[in-house]
Amino acid sequence: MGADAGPAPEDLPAPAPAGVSPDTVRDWRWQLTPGEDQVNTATWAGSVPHVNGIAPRVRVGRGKWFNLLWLLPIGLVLLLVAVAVAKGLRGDPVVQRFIARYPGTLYSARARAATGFPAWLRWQHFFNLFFMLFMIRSGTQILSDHPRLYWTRHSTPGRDWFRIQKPVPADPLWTAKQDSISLPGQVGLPGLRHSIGLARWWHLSMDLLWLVNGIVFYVLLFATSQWQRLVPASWSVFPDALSVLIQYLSLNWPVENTWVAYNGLQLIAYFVTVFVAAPLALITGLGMSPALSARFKRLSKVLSIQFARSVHFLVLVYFLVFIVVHVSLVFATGLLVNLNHVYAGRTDNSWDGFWLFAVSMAVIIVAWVAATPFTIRHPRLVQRAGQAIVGPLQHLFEHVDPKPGEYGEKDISPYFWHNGQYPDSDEYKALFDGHFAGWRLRIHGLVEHPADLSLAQLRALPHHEQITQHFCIQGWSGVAKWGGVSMQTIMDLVRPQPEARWVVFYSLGEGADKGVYYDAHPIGHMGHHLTMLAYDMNGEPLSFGHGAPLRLRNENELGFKQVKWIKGIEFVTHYSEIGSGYGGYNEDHEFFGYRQSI
Ligand SMILES: Nc1nc2c(c(=O)[nH]1)N[C@H]1C(S)=C(S)[C@@H](COP(=O)(O)O)O[C@H]1N2
Ligand SMILES: [Mo]
Repeated sequence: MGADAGPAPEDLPAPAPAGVSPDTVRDWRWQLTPGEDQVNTATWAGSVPHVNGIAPRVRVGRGKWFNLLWLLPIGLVLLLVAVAVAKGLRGDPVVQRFIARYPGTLYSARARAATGFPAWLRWQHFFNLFFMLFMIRSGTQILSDHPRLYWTRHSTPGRDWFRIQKPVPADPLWTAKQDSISLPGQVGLPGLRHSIGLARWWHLSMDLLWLVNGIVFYVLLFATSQWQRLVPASWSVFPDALSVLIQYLSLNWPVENTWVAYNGLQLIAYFVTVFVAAPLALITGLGMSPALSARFKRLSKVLSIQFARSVHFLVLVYFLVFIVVHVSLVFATGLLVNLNHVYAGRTDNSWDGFWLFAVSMAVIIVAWVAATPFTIRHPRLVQRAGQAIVGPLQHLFEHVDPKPGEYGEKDISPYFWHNGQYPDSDEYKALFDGHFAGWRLRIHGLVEHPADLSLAQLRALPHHEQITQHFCIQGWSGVAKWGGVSMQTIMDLVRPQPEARWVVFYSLGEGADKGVYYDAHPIGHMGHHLTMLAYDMNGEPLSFGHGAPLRLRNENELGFKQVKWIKGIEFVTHYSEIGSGYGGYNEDHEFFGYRQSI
């Protein structure tokens, strides 16, 4: 299955002579509508109405959901209880002896070697914060596009463990797009419902900058003696941390000198943040890539995209908690000295650090407030900048795997989400009612043998089957068995000319903003053994919702590139000739990227 060698080209049936004039291709192009270069919030994404999410809920047991807002009063009560307990403990002689033995900070010779905060560290601390704030905003926006989390790759409604959206309605044609929610513009980036294309450029670009900053940080950390501050020197870090915790909670601060060494609690928190949480954010981020999952199939079976998404989210929660506690303690335990440390590189009570901090906050606030309006006014700039920053990397990932694995029958998802804009034209309805007897797949453009193929002719071609995983850009995934014709067979039939570099798939359906849905793929992907035209899904003819009569599968790319309800294929030199020239309908209208291997 999948790896069938395929027939020799000369064994293939002769293609039906093209029964349409070359004007067909021009007609297709005329049916495309140009995308706008600004976001009109009123008509955005097919005028999707604003839809609020709900308070975050976690599933307990089969069908009970716990509203996480309850954690606020519960947490407050627990904190008050903890303070009372800690205060009581401080009077206990055993605890007093413990605190005397473990005051909280170990001034090892190692840590002393790295006294102070060098300028590079202070700059990196600022950049880290700056990049992370935008990662958090755009990441939350991405989550809002599929506001549910699961542990397995089957995104089965009701099996989500976390959601900020109501339960999935019973409507069998409910789409993931309908399921998405809006965010306030100053929380999300850019806040609008289904603005994932733009949010992803922010997220991926900031990720990359954050990663570069982090790599420089790691290098400098270990090239200097600074790492000795961050890596605990002794197991006493645990009793020290406990001691500090009791001292903080009893509201009677420990004596400490952060200029020279961190206390036990700080050490553990910083160590985990730098050496566990940050790498985990990167790894789980990559774990959501279709190209990488197809490549590392065995690993991605266990650490599925949904598992990666869930852990990625938990890392976000960790960072949020860290930021809140960290900032609170910076304020509560000697603001001026603390700010002098990490902003001015000095350890006294002057106001220097405070003013530098104030300036840095002003920069952050201006950038924060401007980001959404800027994105709405200049979405093409965000798209082009994002493409320039992360595009080359996405290109690399497309080539990670010449031979990705497949799944077995038992891996097929019980529920496969629908997505996109359903076709509703009279033309489509007539074809559907006629069981697609009148439908033709028209293959034109830079090919030696343009062809019109009926469904019967397609079914007569060598059958190809594969069980693969679908990754929607919004976040849901599912495994299905696809049956149809390998694109290689089609290529052998029509023989692309040497100038043909891109392959454009046109749909019978329109996109959300009117105009025909289409998408372009590099010709290099067409010969991939898992690139196919599917007319069957899970052993049945493709249903209306999933793209009847024919859809594309290119397993190295995200879902929106898998054009459904295909009517034609055009081989071209470059996609810039088509539509608005960004490589597809969502690229033109919603500022997606044309390569989405990640
Ligand atoms: N013609 C057309 N094809 C389309 C879409 C669309 O809106 N129109 N949506 C895409 C998106 S975003 C996804 S995730 C997949 C969904 O396929 P499914 O409904 O079979 O799950 O189809 C893709 N193909
Ligand atoms: Mo999608």
